[in-house]
Amino acid sequence: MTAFLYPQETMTRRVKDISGIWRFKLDTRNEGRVNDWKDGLTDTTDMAVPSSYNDIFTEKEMRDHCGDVWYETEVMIPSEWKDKDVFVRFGSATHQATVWVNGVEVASHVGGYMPFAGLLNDCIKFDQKNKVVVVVNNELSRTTIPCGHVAEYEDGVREVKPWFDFFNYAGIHRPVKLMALPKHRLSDITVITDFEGTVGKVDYTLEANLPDGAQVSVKLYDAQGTPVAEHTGVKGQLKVENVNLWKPGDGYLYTLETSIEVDGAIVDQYPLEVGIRTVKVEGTKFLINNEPFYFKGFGKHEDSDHRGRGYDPVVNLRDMELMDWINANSMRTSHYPYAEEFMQLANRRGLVVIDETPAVGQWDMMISGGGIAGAGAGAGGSEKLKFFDNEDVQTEGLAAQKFAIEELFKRDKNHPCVVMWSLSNEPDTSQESSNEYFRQVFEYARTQDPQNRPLTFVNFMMAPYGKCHAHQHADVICLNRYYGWYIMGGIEMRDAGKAFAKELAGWATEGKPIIITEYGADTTAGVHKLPSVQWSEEYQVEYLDQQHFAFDSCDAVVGEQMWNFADFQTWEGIIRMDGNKKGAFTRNRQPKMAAHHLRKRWAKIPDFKYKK
Ligand code: GCB
Repeated sequence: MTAFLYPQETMTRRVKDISGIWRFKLDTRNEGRVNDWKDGLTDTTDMAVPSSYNDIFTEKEMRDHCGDVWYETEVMIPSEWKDKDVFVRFGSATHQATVWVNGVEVASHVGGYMPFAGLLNDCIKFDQKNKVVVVVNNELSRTTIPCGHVAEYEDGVREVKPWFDFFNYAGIHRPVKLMALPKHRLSDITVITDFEGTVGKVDYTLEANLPDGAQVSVKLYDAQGTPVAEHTGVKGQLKVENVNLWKPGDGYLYTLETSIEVDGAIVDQYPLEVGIRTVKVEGTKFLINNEPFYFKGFGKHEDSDHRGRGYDPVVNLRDMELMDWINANSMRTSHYPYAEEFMQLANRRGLVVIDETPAVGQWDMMISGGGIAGAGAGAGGSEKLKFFDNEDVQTEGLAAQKFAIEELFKRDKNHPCVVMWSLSNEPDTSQESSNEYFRQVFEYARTQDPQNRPLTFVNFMMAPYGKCHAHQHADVICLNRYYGWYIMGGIEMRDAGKAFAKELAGWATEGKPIIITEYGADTTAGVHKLPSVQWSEEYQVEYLDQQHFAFDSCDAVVGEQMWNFADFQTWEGIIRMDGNKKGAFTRNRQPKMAAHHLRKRWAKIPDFKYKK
């Protein structure tokens, strides 16, 4: 659990960020592991940490590399930390990594979007430079999460083919930190919140390795720093009079401070931000604090120029500002868990989040590289498509997906912004065998969230109403639909709204809330055309009107998240022009006409007013 508790400095804990420019080397001949590069690299170049390594250099070799890359840096570890447990912690490394310190392996992790840490006690040289070497691998397969494959060409060149529509950025994507923690310490906190009238309740459970005679106490402070409740012991309930609830657009946060004391001396201390709110699905309503919520916002990506998927607080803050400007109240972390620092911002700003695992590409359709457009052909039950019939998918793939769920829920369970978990984006649920697969996925996920939040997966348009074999497991129906773009584009778009409304009427009979988690049209910023044509800004606006007509016709629709917040990078191909252009904003975060259009619509739909 060491990795999941976010690193914070307190009187008992020290944190040192070691991000910066590190040494870097591509392993083009795949020799690093056998030739002990773990002991030190030669002939290196510079690399920014955190960042994707792909878009910084000018050579295709760097951008399109398949396989291992190596990083190295040196860190000074002070002897003042001798009595502590010293860890190195990575916010994420995509998709797999192994870490050595002074030649000794300290951590290995599979999964590109989760933190992991290694204990350094046995290999540290105090008050000297310690060599940190990391190998990161970007390869994907049918049984990894996300899915993809490696193509090999006659000349020996290898290429990772993602089965998803975003660039397979790789590298050390999030900050790297040294942590010096007390030997007796808190290792996990779980909170469950509720309220009755004006009284808030926070049930807490702590995990800690306690020394003899230890006293554990927790104190809850309000946003002004005034203590409002306290309790002792590793488990208990705190009651808050005149509670300030965490609400969409108003992320009121309390701080739960845990202290472990021995003979009056504090041995560990850790603060956790807590938002008091409830989440529930009732019939076709999605309730936050018992009120029916309407989701307005986007599916996003962690994606920006030069950085790729690398963490950047400037981009995150700009995105939050734009989200406020456009009157959005929510987003989905499509198609993988976002940086912890992003989730903290969402907590603070009251941005409602559908938190998605990295399970994307669970279909055969992208294998040929035909892309989404090519994907349609033969979908909906063709014998060629059998992703979930593969035995290794049902075993290894399922295990990888469960692991991704376990880790995400552990990392994000306490965030008030998270109101629902999305377990997969667009798996091929037109296949019968997806039923049993998702029965197991959902059954497992239901054991993993202490707050029992609603669970969903995102349905794709090749498993429309009547053809989906897995929606029965979900609490909320989430639909990605492209009426007027991938189908009924151009002149036919005039009827797209009606066709969409017809499908929605079918889904509405399921008696569950429906969220449209994707709808969008590629649009080149600056291209204007009267009358409109596909790719023009005018077309994107007209397309939105068709979609909104459909949503407004269906009472079970409780949310709309347009695809995408901003233009983003993808694989190259004939249906992508330097990336996916469905953004309301450009990749450098300036508005298209559609952004102004959405802003006006969303100003008129309050967070809690249910459409009549
Ligand atoms: C989808 C996918 C998303 C793609 C989008 C598109 O259904 O979920 O990853 O980027 O379509 O633009 O085609």
